[in-house]
Amino acid sequence: MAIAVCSGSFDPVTYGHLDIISRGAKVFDKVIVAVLINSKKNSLFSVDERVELLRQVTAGMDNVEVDSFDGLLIDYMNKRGAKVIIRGLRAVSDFEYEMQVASINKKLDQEIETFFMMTSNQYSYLSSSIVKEVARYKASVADLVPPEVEAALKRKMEQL
Ligand code: COD
Repeated sequence: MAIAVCSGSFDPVTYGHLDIISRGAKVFDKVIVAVLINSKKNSLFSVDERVELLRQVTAGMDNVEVDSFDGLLIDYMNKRGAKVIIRGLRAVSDFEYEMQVASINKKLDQEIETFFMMTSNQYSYLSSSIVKEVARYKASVADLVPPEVEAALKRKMEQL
């Protein structure tokens, strides 16, 4: 069984993330969406909130599982029996960093392959940071994130 992992911060999940997750799920037998537990990064949503939102928006995708992990991605992958990392590429600016990360992962474990997917054109500008910025100023994010995420962002912004 070909198992792929799509790791990320997902703070919060956007239509750009969902695009690569759903397309990846058509290629691999199983896709594990893995949220990095990184206490150093200043996140708007807690890991549990991000996992819960991901579970809600991927509920219709039968071969997609949502989990969280700490430490090195390749260690987590070995525990889960996954050999492929799915990464999305938006623009040339993503390439340098992604190339670096793919190379270090390959150096750490020769068996791991990184699978890059070009973003769909309509999401090429989309990132979680952009979504948070737009939501912070109370503009509509309806075209950028699923309704569950839009509602969660609204609640979060009211608490700030
Ligand atoms: N279109 C297509 N793809 C997109 C879009 C979009 N609009 N938006 C995001 N994506 C893709 C990203 O390219 C990425 O592939 C994925 O979705 C997740 O994105 P983010 O922004 O939520 O998450 P990242 O890229 O900040 O998370 C990367 C991790 C921190 C998870 C990664 O570095 C990791 O796995 N770290 C674990 C530690 C480790 O193993 N380090 C060793 C290597 S340095």
